Amino acid sequence: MYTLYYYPNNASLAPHFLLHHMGLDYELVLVDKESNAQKSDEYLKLNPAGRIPTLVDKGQAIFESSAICIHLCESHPEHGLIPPMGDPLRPLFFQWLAFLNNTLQAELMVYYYPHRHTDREDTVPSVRAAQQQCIANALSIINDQLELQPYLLGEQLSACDYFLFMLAEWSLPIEQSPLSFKNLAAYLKRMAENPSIRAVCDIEGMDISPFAEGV
Ligand SMILES: N[C@@H](CCC(=O)N[C@@H](CS)C(=O)NCC(=O)O)C(=O)O
Repeated sequence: MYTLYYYPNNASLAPHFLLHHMGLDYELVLVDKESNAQKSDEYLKLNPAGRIPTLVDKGQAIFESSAICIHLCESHPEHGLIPPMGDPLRPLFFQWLAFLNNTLQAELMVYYYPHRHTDREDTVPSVRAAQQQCIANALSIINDQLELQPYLLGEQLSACDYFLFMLAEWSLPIEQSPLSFKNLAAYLKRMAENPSIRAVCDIEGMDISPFAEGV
């Protein structure tokens, strides 16, 4: 039994997709961000970074969404969400997951938490405005990757696709939204039909209709 500490449509979403896709036995524990529960003494014992998500597996807490995704994929390789050792696609899996987590997600974090990146209130709008372009640049690279293939790694769905769907949802308010990129919009429309995405978004109370209407 896994325990996922989550908040709807937060960085817990990608691990949640994987738990569902793999049909694993898991329980959800809501970390009430509204009351800053991610900074409570109790939660900080599990995740000293005070961020969401945390996964507990056999009593061991793991934080960082990408690390959780890799751990789940490697613990259950029969689901094929990570290419096996020796497969030439395996380094590309790490490349894209790192790009998503360390570049696109990092840029989105600055967009959503601009106050952490300036000590002057009047510059907050400038920080956010600058992020628009950084996020669009990352989306453009992903759009190019999807020009000739259905998934980020090629023909086969991987955990990277679930991670990308999460970040695409967060990117919807950006001026150059993911739906303004042709290949990405078509891809997201298909991904929005994925049964695990539909089920998990339903559980988390998320509206994914913008993806269906996208193209
Ligand atoms: N790099 C971390 C980032 C996690 C993160 O920043 N999560 C956000 C929610 S999406 C959070 O916990 N925010 C509350 C806060 O920073 O206090 C990961 O990918 O797990």
